[in-house]
Formats: sequence, C-alpha cells, structure tokens
Amino acid sequence: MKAATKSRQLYQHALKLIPGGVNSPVRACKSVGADPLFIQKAEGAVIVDADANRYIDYIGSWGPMILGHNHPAVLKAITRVLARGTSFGAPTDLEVELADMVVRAVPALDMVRMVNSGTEAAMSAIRLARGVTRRDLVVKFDGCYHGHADTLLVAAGSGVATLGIPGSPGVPRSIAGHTLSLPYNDSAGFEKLMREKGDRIAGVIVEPVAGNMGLVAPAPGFLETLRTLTAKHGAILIFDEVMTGFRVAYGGAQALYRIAPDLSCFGKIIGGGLPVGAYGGRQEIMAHIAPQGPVYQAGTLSGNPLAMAAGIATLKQLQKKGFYQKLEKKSARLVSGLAQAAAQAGIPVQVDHVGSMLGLFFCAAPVRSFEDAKTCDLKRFATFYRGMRAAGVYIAPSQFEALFLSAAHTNAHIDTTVAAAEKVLGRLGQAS
Ligand code: HOZ
Repeated sequence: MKAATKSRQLYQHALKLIPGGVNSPVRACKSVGADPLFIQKAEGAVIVDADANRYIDYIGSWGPMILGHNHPAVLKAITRVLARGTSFGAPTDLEVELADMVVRAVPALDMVRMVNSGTEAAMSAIRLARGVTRRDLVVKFDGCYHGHADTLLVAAGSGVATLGIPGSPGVPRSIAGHTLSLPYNDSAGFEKLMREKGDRIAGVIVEPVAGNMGLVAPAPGFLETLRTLTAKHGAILIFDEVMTGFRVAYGGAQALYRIAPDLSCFGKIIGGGLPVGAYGGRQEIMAHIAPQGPVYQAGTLSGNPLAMAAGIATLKQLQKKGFYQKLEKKSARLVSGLAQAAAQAGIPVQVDHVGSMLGLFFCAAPVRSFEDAKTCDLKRFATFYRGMRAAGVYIAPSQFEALFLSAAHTNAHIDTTVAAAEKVLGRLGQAS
C-alpha cells in the first residue's frame, strides 16, 4: 500500500474550500481517526484512490452500486442517453419507463414521483402524510436516518450518530417538536404512544431494515405492529426503502416481510449511481400531489434522463434469474467468515446481514436498537477500520453504517477480506 500522499494533499486543499473538506460528513472518516481517501476511479468491486491504491469496496457509494462500479450495461445506457442531452426540465419516455418498472416491482405502489435524493423523497413523503391527514405529528425511530430534512433529524442515525450530534442547530424547536422518536423494535412503546396520541399522528416513518445505526433487522412483529396501529388510527405508514429498496429483495423490504406501507421512499439503486430519489404509494394518497392535488413538491432536475437511464439499466440486471440468491450466498459467506475470524481472535462481535446489507458491531449482546448500538466498542471499530483499510479493504468509516455487497464481489474478494479480518482481529485480540 502506497502512502496516501495525493489524498492528503487533496484533503488539505479541500479543507480550505469545503466545510470539513467533504460534501457529506461521514466520509470525512473523523470518528475512526483517519483522513478520507480521495477516489480516482472504480471498477467492479474495486475502488482506486488518488495514489493508485486498490481496495475491495464494501461501501458501494453507500448502497447504489449493487452491480458493482462501472457496470457495462449501465455505462452503455448512460452513454446512449447522453447523446440526447443531459436535462430538459420536461417529461421524457425514460421517467415513464422507470416509474413503470418501480411500480411493478414494489408491492405497495400504484404511483411514484421521481425526485433527486433520498432526503427529498422522505421530506416529500412526510409533507404528503401531513397534507392528507391534516395532522402535524410525525413518529420516527431512534437511530433511523431519513435524510437531513428538519423534521427528520431528531435522534437520527448515520452522520448524526457518528458525530454524536443530539439534534442540529438550525432546526427550530417548534419544528422538531412535531417529531416524536421512539426506540426501534419497541412494539410495546409504539402501542403506548398510539394509544395516547394515535389520532394526532400524521405519519410513522421507519427504515424497515435499519441501516443507519449499523445494520439492525426488524424484530418479529415490529413492522406488523406499525402496520396494524397506523391503520387503526388513520396515520400514514411510510417505509424508507432508500437503502433496502431493490437491495434486500427486488421488491424491497416490503416484499421480503410482506407488509404493505402506505408510502415508500427510494433512492440509491434506482438511480444506478446517479443522483435520484422517489416516493410512491397508493393512488388515492399520491393523487394529493401537485398538480393532481394541492400538496406541493417540485424539482428542476427531477426525472433527469441520465439518472433514469442508469436506473432502468440497473433494474434490468436485477431482474435476471437468481440475482438475489447469488448475492445472498456471497453475503452469508462473508458474514460467517467474519464471525469465525472474530471468534478465533476471542473478540466479541455481532455480525449479521439481510440480503446484501451487512452490519458489524463490536459487542457481546445482539443489537436490536440504537441504544444497544451505542453500547458497542467504537474504539475497537475504529482500529478495525484502519487495519482493514491498510490491508486494502474499504468499509464504511463508522459503526453506524451498513456494508454493501455487489454482484461484482467474487468469492476470492470475500476470502481476501476474511483473511485480512483474521489478521486485524488477531492483532486486536492480542492487544486486549
Ligand atoms: N448518509 C449516507 C450514509 N448513510 C451518505 C454518507 C456519505 O455520503 O458520506
């Protein structure tokens, strides 16, 4: 591994020009005591930094790259559409085609609106829930992250958790006061809240598989309770499938767990690596969106032709027979390899996966909530991160993030990763 000279130079320059030197906080690698790597290029499962160091990539641009980087079919689709122009601010055939694919794939969708990011999707879904119900209160769950809209930054995961920020200055108390946050997987707590305030709740938003406090799967019955009680009290149930959509199954977590939310949010995979978001749901709810209805939401670059083309090409690949089964098998191989490596080293870890979303916590007890995740050994995670990076494995620089596998990861990549983990965890074991 060469010294990260160019990355360091770029970072020093960026620090003067961009807050924290980065355009999204977690990637600054602050909490793991490292500097960010600046990326030159990527191909398949491998990402290459500015100093030409190669890493096996388990970030996958934080989820979109389920086919691996630079997939030929996606590149071809983008290139073909590029010749038509890059943005028209007017409808195209491409957005209809992608909308059709998304609606067909996801059980609870009749209609979908394209936006430009997951943040926009969640923010718009919340506005729609409020507009439809004429209520203000929103329920979310501690450690879930739904982008950085004011309403949703309360007790949030991802960068907010990584940096230990309790809320954010700039979010007026009066706005945050409309958001109630409860422990994830706590069905009893949710029942109590709905008994007391159910008829004032506009919407309940949840990551059906949490990926922004590390990976935390829903406990049996949790999502079912959300579904039953929101329906009972006339509140809108929103699944934030920005990470899980087309990731844990083609139809997302709602297909995997067979629960139909009222609204769903998407991003990441449906843009094939280009900026995109979407939200959708049943026809009678989506009909409230302007210009069909009065709830306003708009966007100059929404339905951008390049993003639509990349999304269509990606989804076509995902439809291939056995795609998810193969990915699942590789994920299981990595999870069991990492668990074995930790056991050999005598290091307590919780390592789990739902489809090709993975999580790794340094703690002895299973992690079912953000409270549990916060009790894990963050110092050990930081040492592990630095060790793996030095060994050529690129994982998210925070315990409060998920890892993602792609179709481009081979068993050889996985075995190399496990071998690196054996060494790094072995050293950690000796040091403790
Ligand atoms: N919030 C995303 C991860 N959960 C993106 C982080 C980044 O791009 O730095």
